[in-house]
Amino acid sequence: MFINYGLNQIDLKIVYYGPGFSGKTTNLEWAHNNIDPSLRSDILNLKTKEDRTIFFDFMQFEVGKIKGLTPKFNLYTVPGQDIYTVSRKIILNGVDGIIYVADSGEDRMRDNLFTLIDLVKNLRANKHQVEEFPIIFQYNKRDLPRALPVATLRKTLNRFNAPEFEACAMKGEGVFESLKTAIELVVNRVTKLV
Ligand SMILES: Nc1nc2c(ncn2[C@@H]2O[C@H](COP(=O)(O)OP(=O)(O)OP(=O)(O)O)[C@@H](O)[C@H]2O)c(=O)[nH]1
Ligand SMILES: [Mg+2]
Repeated sequence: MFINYGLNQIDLKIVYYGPGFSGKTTNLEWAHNNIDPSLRSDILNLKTKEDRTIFFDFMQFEVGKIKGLTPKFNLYTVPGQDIYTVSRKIILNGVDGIIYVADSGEDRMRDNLFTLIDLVKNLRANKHQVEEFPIIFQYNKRDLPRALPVATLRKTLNRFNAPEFEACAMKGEGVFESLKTAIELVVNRVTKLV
C-alpha cells in the first residue's frame, strides 16, 4: 500500500500466486479483456517464447473510493516455475492481497503445496501472517477430465478457511468472482489502516 495524499490516491497491490502453468496469466488476461478499457491500463506481459511468465505480468485499474482516496489496484502475476524463486520474492514486496491459483490437475498437488509453502515463507519475510492476510484460493482448471475433488484441494491448501472459488480461467469462469472477493478483503483491511 502506498498513499499519495497530493493526488488523493492509494496504490494497492494484488498478486496472483501459484505453481507454474496453473493459469495466473490466463486470469489476468481474461480480466484485462473484460474490464471496461476506460478503467484499466494496458497489460504488460514479460513472457518466454513458450508463453511462460519470466518476471511478472502487470495491469492497473481504478474502482470505487476508500475514505475519499481513489484506489489504484495494481495486479501482478508471479512466474510459477521453480527457477524464478527470487522474482516471486521481489514481486511480493508491498503486497496487499493474494489470489492463490491452484491447478486442479491430479498430478499437480505437490506443486500446489510447495508453492503455498514458498508463499507463506515470503509473506512472513514481509511481516505478514498468512492466517490474517487477505488471501483467496482459486481452484483452476475444473474442466480437466481428471481434476482433483475440491474437498481434496481444500483440505491440503486452504487450512485458513479463506474464501475459495472453482474456476476455468480459460473460459473466464471464476475469474471476476475471485478478483472481486480479493478486492473486498483488501479494501476491508486497508479501510481499518488508513
Ligand atoms: N484446461 C484448462 N487449461 C487452462 C485453464 N486456465 C489456463 N489454462 C492453460 O494452462 C496453461 C498455462 O496457463 P498460464 O496462464 O500461462 O499459467 P501461469 O500460471 O501464468 O504459468 P507461469 O507463468 O509459468 O507461472 C495455458 O496453456 C492455459 O491456456 C483452465 O481453466 N483449464
Ligand atoms: Mg504466467
